[in-house]
Amino acid sequence: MFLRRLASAAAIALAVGSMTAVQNSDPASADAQTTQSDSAEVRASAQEETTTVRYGPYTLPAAGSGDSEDGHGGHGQESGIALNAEKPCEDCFITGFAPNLTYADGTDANVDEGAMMHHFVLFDSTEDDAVCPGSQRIFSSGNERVASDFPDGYGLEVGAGERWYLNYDLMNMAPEEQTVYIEIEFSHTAAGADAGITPLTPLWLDVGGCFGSEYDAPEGASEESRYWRSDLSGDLVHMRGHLHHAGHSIWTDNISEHSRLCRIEAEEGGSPEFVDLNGHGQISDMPPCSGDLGRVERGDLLRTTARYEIEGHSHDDVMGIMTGWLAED
Ligand SMILES: [Cu+2]
Repeated sequence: MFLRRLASAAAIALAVGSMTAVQNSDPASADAQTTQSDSAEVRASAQEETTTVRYGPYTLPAAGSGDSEDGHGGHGQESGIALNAEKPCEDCFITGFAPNLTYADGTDANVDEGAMMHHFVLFDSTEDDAVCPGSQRIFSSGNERVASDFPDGYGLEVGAGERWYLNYDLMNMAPEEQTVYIEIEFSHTAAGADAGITPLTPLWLDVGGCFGSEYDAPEGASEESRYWRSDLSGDLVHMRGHLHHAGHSIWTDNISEHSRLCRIEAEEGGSPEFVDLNGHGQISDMPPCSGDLGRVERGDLLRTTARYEIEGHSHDDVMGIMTGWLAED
Protein backbone atom coordinates (compact mmCIF):
# COMPACT_ATOMS: atom_id res chain seq x y z
CA MET A 1 0.00 0.00 0.00
CA PHE A 2 1.30 3.41 -0.89
CA LEU A 3 0.12 4.69 2.47
CA ARG A 4 3.07 2.94 4.08
CA ARG A 5 5.80 4.34 2.01
CA LEU A 6 6.89 7.71 3.21
CA ALA A 7 10.63 8.14 3.12
CA SER A 8 11.63 8.14 6.76
CA ALA A 9 13.91 11.14 6.43
CA ALA A 10 11.14 13.14 4.82
CA ALA A 11 8.67 12.05 7.47
CA ILE A 12 10.97 13.03 10.32
CA ALA A 13 11.60 16.43 8.82
CA LEU A 14 7.87 16.87 8.33
CA ALA A 15 7.31 16.39 12.01
CA VAL A 16 10.33 18.02 13.54
CA GLY A 17 11.26 20.67 11.07
CA SER A 18 14.82 19.57 11.52
CA MET A 19 17.61 20.84 9.32
CA THR A 20 19.49 17.62 10.05
CA ALA A 21 17.63 15.81 7.30
CA VAL A 22 18.80 18.04 4.49
CA GLN A 23 21.40 15.57 3.27
CA ASN A 24 18.48 14.14 1.34
CA SER A 25 18.21 17.23 -0.77
CA ASP A 26 18.20 17.05 -4.49
CA PRO A 27 19.94 20.19 -5.78
CA ALA A 28 18.06 20.04 -9.07
CA SER A 29 14.81 20.24 -7.17
CA ALA A 30 15.71 23.51 -5.58
CA ASP A 31 15.10 25.20 -8.89
CA ALA A 32 11.84 27.01 -9.02
CA GLN A 33 10.26 29.31 -11.47
CA THR A 34 8.34 32.31 -10.32
CA THR A 35 5.80 34.03 -12.44
CA GLN A 36 4.60 37.38 -11.28
CA SER A 37 0.96 37.86 -12.10
CA ASP A 38 0.17 40.66 -14.50
CA SER A 39 -1.95 43.55 -13.38
CA ALA A 40 -5.10 41.96 -14.77
CA GLU A 41 -4.85 39.28 -12.10
CA VAL A 42 -4.45 41.67 -9.21
CA ARG A 43 -7.54 41.28 -7.10
CA ALA A 44 -9.19 42.13 -3.80
CA SER A 45 -7.51 45.30 -2.60
CA ALA A 46 -5.31 47.69 -4.53
CA GLN A 47 -2.16 46.36 -2.89
CA GLU A 48 -2.90 42.64 -2.99
CA GLU A 49 -1.40 40.60 -5.80
CA THR A 50 -1.00 36.93 -6.62
CA THR A 51 2.23 35.14 -7.51
CA THR A 52 2.38 31.53 -8.63
CA VAL A 53 5.56 29.70 -7.65
CA ARG A 54 6.37 26.47 -9.45
CA TYR A 55 8.63 23.97 -7.63
CA GLY A 56 10.23 21.16 -9.59
CA PRO A 57 10.28 19.44 -12.03
CA TYR A 58 9.95 16.15 -10.19
CA THR A 59 10.17 12.91 -12.15
CA LEU A 60 8.00 10.23 -10.59
CA PRO A 61 9.16 6.65 -11.26
CA ALA A 62 6.60 4.31 -12.80
CA ALA A 63 4.50 2.23 -10.44
CA GLY A 64 5.90 -1.26 -10.11
CA SER A 65 9.42 -0.12 -10.93
CA GLY A 66 12.39 -1.06 -8.78
CA ASP A 67 12.22 2.32 -7.08
CA SER A 68 9.36 1.32 -4.86
CA GLU A 69 10.47 0.20 -1.43
CA ASP A 70 8.92 -3.25 -1.59
CA GLY A 71 10.24 -3.72 -5.12
CA HIS A 72 7.13 -5.35 -6.56
CA GLY A 73 4.07 -3.64 -7.84
CA GLY A 74 4.28 -0.66 -5.50
CA HIS A 75 3.71 2.95 -6.36
CA GLY A 76 6.52 5.06 -7.72
CA GLN A 77 7.69 7.62 -5.19
CA GLU A 78 9.73 10.80 -5.32
CA SER A 79 10.47 12.55 -2.04
CA GLY A 80 13.12 14.76 -0.56
CA ILE A 81 13.98 18.24 0.58
CA ALA A 82 14.71 21.20 -1.70
CA LEU A 83 16.83 23.92 -0.10
CA ASN A 84 16.46 27.59 -0.90
CA ALA A 85 12.88 27.15 -2.00
CA GLU A 86 11.55 30.13 -3.92
CA LYS A 87 9.43 32.64 -1.98
CA PRO A 88 6.64 34.53 -3.76
CA CYS A 89 7.67 37.85 -2.22
CA GLU A 90 9.89 39.48 0.42
CA ASP A 91 9.04 42.16 2.96
CA CYS A 92 5.45 41.14 2.46
CA PHE A 93 2.49 39.42 4.08
CA ILE A 94 1.10 36.25 2.54
CA THR A 95 -2.67 36.42 2.88
CA GLY A 96 -3.58 33.09 1.30
CA PHE A 97 -2.32 30.18 -0.79
CA ALA A 98 -3.73 27.68 -3.27
CA PRO A 99 -1.61 24.54 -3.83
CA ASN A 100 -1.71 22.24 -6.85
CA LEU A 101 0.20 19.48 -8.62
CA THR A 102 0.56 20.08 -12.36
CA TYR A 103 2.17 18.92 -15.57
CA ALA A 104 4.58 21.11 -17.52
CA ASP A 105 1.70 22.63 -19.53
CA GLY A 106 -0.01 23.74 -16.31
CA THR A 107 -2.85 21.21 -16.38
CA ASP A 108 -3.75 19.33 -13.17
CA ALA A 109 -1.82 16.16 -12.36
CA ASN A 110 -4.06 14.08 -10.12
CA VAL A 111 -4.82 10.50 -9.08
CA ASP A 112 -7.07 9.87 -12.11
CA GLU A 113 -3.81 9.92 -14.07
CA GLY A 114 -1.83 8.25 -11.31
CA ALA A 115 -0.10 11.33 -9.86
CA MET A 116 -0.58 12.05 -6.16
CA MET A 117 0.68 14.98 -4.13
CA HIS A 118 0.94 12.94 -0.95
CA HIS A 119 2.07 16.08 0.81
CA PHE A 120 4.49 18.96 0.90
CA VAL A 121 5.60 21.25 3.72
CA LEU A 122 7.30 24.62 3.36
CA PHE A 123 9.60 25.60 6.25
CA ASP A 124 11.07 28.93 7.25
CA SER A 125 14.54 28.00 8.51
CA THR A 126 15.02 31.44 10.07
CA GLU A 127 12.15 31.05 12.57
CA ASP A 128 11.53 28.48 15.29
CA ASP A 129 8.36 26.44 15.19
CA ALA A 130 5.84 27.39 17.89
CA VAL A 131 4.95 23.81 18.82
CA CYS A 132 7.96 21.56 18.18
CA PRO A 133 11.75 22.00 18.11
CA GLY A 134 13.10 22.92 14.68
CA SER A 135 12.29 25.23 11.80
CA GLN A 136 8.90 26.88 11.54
CA ARG A 137 6.40 24.95 9.42
CA ILE A 138 4.51 27.58 7.45
CA PHE A 139 2.49 26.09 4.56
CA SER A 140 1.53 22.53 3.69
CA SER A 141 -0.99 20.49 1.77
CA GLY A 142 -1.96 16.95 0.88
CA ASN A 143 -3.41 15.83 -2.44
CA GLU A 144 -6.77 17.48 -1.66
CA ARG A 145 -5.10 20.83 -2.56
CA VAL A 146 -7.44 22.94 -0.48
CA ALA A 147 -6.93 26.70 -0.81
CA SER A 148 -6.61 28.86 2.29
CA ASP A 149 -7.57 32.53 2.41
CA PHE A 150 -6.86 34.17 5.73
CA PRO A 151 -9.56 36.56 6.96
CA ASP A 152 -9.15 40.14 5.76
CA GLY A 153 -6.42 42.01 7.60
CA TYR A 154 -4.28 38.96 8.51
CA GLY A 155 -1.17 37.52 6.90
CA LEU A 156 2.04 35.58 7.41
CA GLU A 157 4.98 38.00 7.32
CA VAL A 158 7.90 37.14 5.03
CA GLY A 159 11.14 38.94 5.82
CA ALA A 160 13.81 39.85 3.30
CA GLY A 161 16.43 37.48 4.64
CA GLU A 162 14.08 34.56 5.24
CA ARG A 163 15.17 31.20 3.87
CA TRP A 164 12.61 28.58 2.98
CA TYR A 165 12.97 24.91 2.24
CA LEU A 166 10.50 22.44 0.85
CA ASN A 167 9.81 18.88 1.99
CA TYR A 168 7.92 17.02 -0.72
CA ASP A 169 6.51 13.52 -1.05
CA LEU A 170 4.95 12.65 -4.41
CA MET A 171 3.64 9.34 -5.73
CA ASN A 172 2.83 7.70 -9.03
CA MET A 173 0.26 4.94 -9.49
CA ALA A 174 0.59 4.91 -13.30
CA PRO A 175 2.68 2.27 -15.11
CA GLU A 176 4.80 4.93 -16.80
CA GLU A 177 7.13 7.61 -15.44
CA GLN A 178 5.71 11.13 -15.31
CA THR A 179 7.07 14.59 -14.61
CA VAL A 180 5.14 17.00 -12.39
CA TYR A 181 5.48 20.32 -10.55
CA ILE A 182 4.17 21.58 -7.23
CA GLU A 183 2.48 24.89 -8.00
CA ILE A 184 1.38 27.27 -5.26
CA GLU A 185 -0.53 30.45 -5.97
CA PHE A 186 0.17 32.90 -3.15
CA SER A 187 -1.80 36.06 -2.53
CA HIS A 188 0.28 38.71 -0.80
CA THR A 189 0.61 42.35 0.00
CA ALA A 190 3.62 44.56 0.72
CA ALA A 191 4.69 44.94 4.36
CA GLY A 192 5.10 48.37 5.93
CA ALA A 193 3.45 50.63 8.42
CA ASP A 194 0.47 51.31 6.15
CA ALA A 195 -0.14 47.65 5.25
CA GLY A 196 -2.76 47.30 7.97
CA ILE A 197 -2.04 43.59 8.29
CA THR A 198 -1.88 41.73 11.61
CA PRO A 199 0.88 39.10 11.50
CA LEU A 200 -0.01 35.44 12.09
CA THR A 201 1.95 32.72 13.88
CA PRO A 202 1.54 29.23 12.40
CA LEU A 203 0.70 26.37 14.78
CA TRP A 204 1.32 22.76 13.78
CA LEU A 205 -0.91 20.46 15.86
CA ASP A 206 0.02 16.91 14.97
CA VAL A 207 -1.64 13.79 16.36
CA GLY A 208 1.66 12.01 15.66
CA GLY A 209 3.57 14.38 17.95
CA CYS A 210 6.85 16.15 17.31
CA PHE A 211 9.10 13.30 16.25
CA GLY A 212 7.11 11.65 13.46
CA SER A 213 3.72 12.46 11.98
CA GLU A 214 2.84 8.86 11.16
CA TYR A 215 0.89 6.39 13.24
CA ASP A 216 -1.02 3.19 12.55
CA ALA A 217 -4.82 3.26 12.43
CA PRO A 218 -6.73 0.01 13.10
CA GLU A 219 -9.57 -1.42 11.02
CA GLY A 220 -12.91 0.18 11.74
CA ALA A 221 -13.58 3.51 13.43
CA SER A 222 -10.77 4.89 15.56
CA GLU A 223 -9.77 8.19 17.10
CA GLU A 224 -6.28 9.33 18.02
CA SER A 225 -5.59 12.48 20.06
CA ARG A 226 -2.64 14.63 21.07
CA TYR A 227 -2.48 17.49 23.56
CA TRP A 228 -0.49 20.71 23.34
CA ARG A 229 -0.26 23.32 26.08
CA SER A 230 -0.01 26.75 24.52
CA ASP A 231 2.70 29.18 25.55
CA LEU A 232 1.15 31.82 23.28
CA SER A 233 -1.92 34.03 23.62
CA GLY A 234 -4.00 35.34 20.77
CA ASP A 235 -6.96 34.97 18.43
CA LEU A 236 -7.11 31.90 16.24
CA VAL A 237 -8.30 32.97 12.77
CA HIS A 238 -7.72 30.00 10.42
CA MET A 239 -7.29 26.21 10.61
CA ARG A 240 -6.84 23.52 7.97
CA GLY A 241 -6.47 19.74 8.29
CA HIS A 242 -4.57 16.86 6.74
CA LEU A 243 -5.67 13.22 6.80
CA HIS A 244 -4.88 10.22 4.65
CA HIS A 245 -7.22 7.94 2.68
CA ALA A 246 -10.12 6.73 4.88
CA GLY A 247 -9.64 9.69 7.18
CA HIS A 248 -13.09 10.80 8.33
CA SER A 249 -12.58 14.03 10.29
CA ILE A 250 -10.21 16.03 12.46
CA TRP A 251 -10.93 18.58 15.15
CA THR A 252 -9.19 20.74 17.75
CA ASP A 253 -10.72 21.64 21.11
CA ASN A 254 -9.56 24.16 23.68
CA ILE A 255 -9.95 21.88 26.71
CA SER A 256 -9.27 24.72 29.16
CA GLU A 257 -12.11 26.79 27.70
CA HIS A 258 -14.43 23.83 26.96
CA SER A 259 -14.69 25.12 23.42
CA ARG A 260 -14.29 23.69 19.93
CA LEU A 261 -11.95 25.70 17.76
CA CYS A 262 -12.47 23.84 14.48
CA ARG A 263 -13.78 20.56 13.07
CA ILE A 264 -13.16 19.48 9.47
CA GLU A 265 -14.68 16.53 7.62
CA ALA A 266 -12.90 14.90 4.72
CA GLU A 267 -14.65 14.25 1.42
CA GLU A 268 -13.38 11.49 -0.86
CA GLY A 269 -13.77 11.22 -4.63
CA GLY A 270 -15.75 14.45 -4.87
CA SER A 271 -14.86 14.90 -8.54
CA PRO A 272 -13.52 12.49 -11.21
CA GLU A 273 -9.96 13.83 -10.84
CA PHE A 274 -9.90 12.43 -7.30
CA VAL A 275 -10.88 8.87 -8.28
CA ASP A 276 -7.66 6.91 -8.70
CA LEU A 277 -6.69 4.37 -11.35
CA ASN A 278 -8.01 1.56 -9.13
CA GLY A 279 -11.40 3.24 -8.79
CA HIS A 280 -10.80 4.39 -5.19
CA GLY A 281 -11.91 7.86 -4.19
CA GLN A 282 -9.04 9.83 -2.63
CA ILE A 283 -9.54 12.82 -0.34
CA SER A 284 -10.84 15.68 -2.47
CA ASP A 285 -11.83 18.32 0.05
CA MET A 286 -11.23 19.32 3.67
CA PRO A 287 -12.79 22.78 4.01
CA PRO A 288 -10.76 25.01 6.37
CA CYS A 289 -12.23 26.86 9.33
CA SER A 290 -11.77 30.60 8.97
CA GLY A 291 -12.76 33.71 10.90
CA ASP A 292 -13.16 34.20 14.64
CA LEU A 293 -12.35 30.65 15.76
CA GLY A 294 -11.70 31.54 19.41
CA ARG A 295 -9.16 32.69 21.93
CA VAL A 296 -6.08 30.76 22.96
CA GLU A 297 -4.52 31.90 26.25
CA ARG A 298 -1.05 31.06 27.49
CA GLY A 299 -1.45 27.84 29.50
CA ASP A 300 -4.54 26.62 27.64
CA LEU A 301 -4.58 22.95 26.77
CA LEU A 302 -5.49 22.20 23.13
CA ARG A 303 -6.47 18.71 22.03
CA THR A 304 -6.41 17.63 18.39
CA THR A 305 -8.22 14.41 17.41
CA ALA A 306 -8.19 12.54 14.09
CA ARG A 307 -10.89 10.01 13.25
CA TYR A 308 -10.43 7.23 10.70
CA GLU A 309 -13.12 4.86 9.43
CA ILE A 310 -11.34 2.06 7.59
CA GLU A 311 -13.05 -0.94 6.03
CA GLY A 312 -11.46 -4.34 5.80
CA HIS A 313 -7.94 -3.77 7.08
CA SER A 314 -5.73 -1.47 9.14
CA HIS A 315 -3.71 1.36 7.64
CA ASP A 316 -0.09 1.91 8.63
CA ASP A 317 1.51 5.35 8.63
CA VAL A 318 -1.56 7.55 8.52
CA MET A 319 -1.50 11.20 9.57
CA GLY A 320 -3.74 13.56 11.48
CA ILE A 321 -2.53 17.16 11.37
CA MET A 322 -4.31 20.42 12.07
CA THR A 323 -2.47 23.62 11.17
CA GLY A 324 -3.66 26.85 12.71
CA TRP A 325 -2.81 30.54 12.40
CA LEU A 326 -2.81 32.65 15.54
CA ALA A 327 -2.85 36.45 15.76
CA GLU A 328 -0.75 36.88 18.88
CA ASP A 329 -1.60 39.60 21.38
CU1 LIG B 1 0.43 12.88 4.97
